[in-house]
Amino acid sequence: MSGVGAPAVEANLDGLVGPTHNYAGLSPGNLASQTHFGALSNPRAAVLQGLAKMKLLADLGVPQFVLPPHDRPDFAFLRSLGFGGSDAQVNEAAWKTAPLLAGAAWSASAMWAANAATVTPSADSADGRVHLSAANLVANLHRSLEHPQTAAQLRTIFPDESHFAVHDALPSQPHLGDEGAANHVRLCAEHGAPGVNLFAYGRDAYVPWTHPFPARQTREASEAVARRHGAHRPVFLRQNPAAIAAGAFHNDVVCVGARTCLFYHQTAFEDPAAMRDKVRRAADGLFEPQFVEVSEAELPLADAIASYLFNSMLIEVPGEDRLVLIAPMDVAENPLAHAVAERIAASNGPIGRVQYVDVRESMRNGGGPACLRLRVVLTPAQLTAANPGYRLTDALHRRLTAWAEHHYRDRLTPADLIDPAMIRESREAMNALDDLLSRPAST
Ligand code: SUG
Repeated sequence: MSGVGAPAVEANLDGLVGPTHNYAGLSPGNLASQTHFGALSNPRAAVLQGLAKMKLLADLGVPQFVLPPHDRPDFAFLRSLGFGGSDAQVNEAAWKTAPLLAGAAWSASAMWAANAATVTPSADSADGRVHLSAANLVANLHRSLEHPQTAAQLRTIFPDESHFAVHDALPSQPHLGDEGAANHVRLCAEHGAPGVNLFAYGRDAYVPWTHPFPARQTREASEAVARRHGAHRPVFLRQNPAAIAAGAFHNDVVCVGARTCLFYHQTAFEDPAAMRDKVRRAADGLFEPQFVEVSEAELPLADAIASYLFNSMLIEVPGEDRLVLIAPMDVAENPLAHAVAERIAASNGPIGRVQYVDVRESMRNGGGPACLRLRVVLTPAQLTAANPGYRLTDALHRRLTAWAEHHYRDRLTPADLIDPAMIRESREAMNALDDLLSRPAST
């Protein structure tokens, strides 16, 4: 266990993009997923883009871990739906009779690690351990398959129960829909100091939701996660239904925060003035929150969502006195979003500079730089206790790059997934990855 206020760092766990990355149109309310349905994906480019982002962060001095892809297709899921015979027969029958179910079984959606879990650092938890709750992701069938493997992986990466408590997902029921850290922001004076935990939710479980796009997170789920973690200073905030209706299916599409800074679009929260007031009150005596709000007049919500400006990573870089915004390339290509990014970096505010990364393959499914990572604040002792085999070193980066170049296709459509060769390729890639991760990364 760690003492409150011990020096701590914010590590990132990034989802390694799986070999079956494709555009299956599985997420209603996620405009990019819907727009790119059936498009040609490039799994090899996708995984290399993700690895390049991880390497960038590691090179900036931020501890970086890798969260492996899940086994796909999920044959246990398909067999439970009554498809039988050999694996090839199961797969073919599923594609022929129920392509949306087949698409769910093949999805590489575990890459979006921000949805893997919600994390409460030891400085904020009741028992002084790091708490991680796998997210049930019940709002989407393909994503609801993830949490058992996710919880198992988190236990492998954070094995020591004197430091870490990994919780299974909340019961998989719509009343308790939980999307993980994509709807959670922690503000603090410094990572190891006590923080304020913002939990954003879309709807109340017992109030009928009549809007066309789903509100994935319930207030009841957010409260349950905060309760089971013993999270100090929780602040529950409702997402603006208008933002969800415009395509902000997670709060992290319109808001990101780090240290004392909350960077968000004017329309992100139902009541922004009440939000600021609640956060100030929760932070009272700890730190002065800095609100960087972008107005609808300066950046219309549609541009915020198309560019994913707020789905940037906001990080503290060792040796730099202001925060760095790691933004998707798409921001640089959207004149309005780009102007906001430049203005903010040029101001005297908490964000000192912007750096762009190319994660286009993920972006086409609605996953920006922030979606691809799960933040875990760790004290030095906790960092030492984390499984070193999953830490991205130069050697592991090199080996994963060679592995991806060998095993991944550079062209894939959902229609290709009926091919039994894909079953074999996916399995071979995963077996080779298991081998690679079980050997020391220094070799
Ligand atoms: O849950 N897309 C993911 C994107 C998740 C983004 N994560 C965060 N905002 N933190 C989702 O909607 C699309 C899959 C497809 O259509 O093939 C998808 O699952």
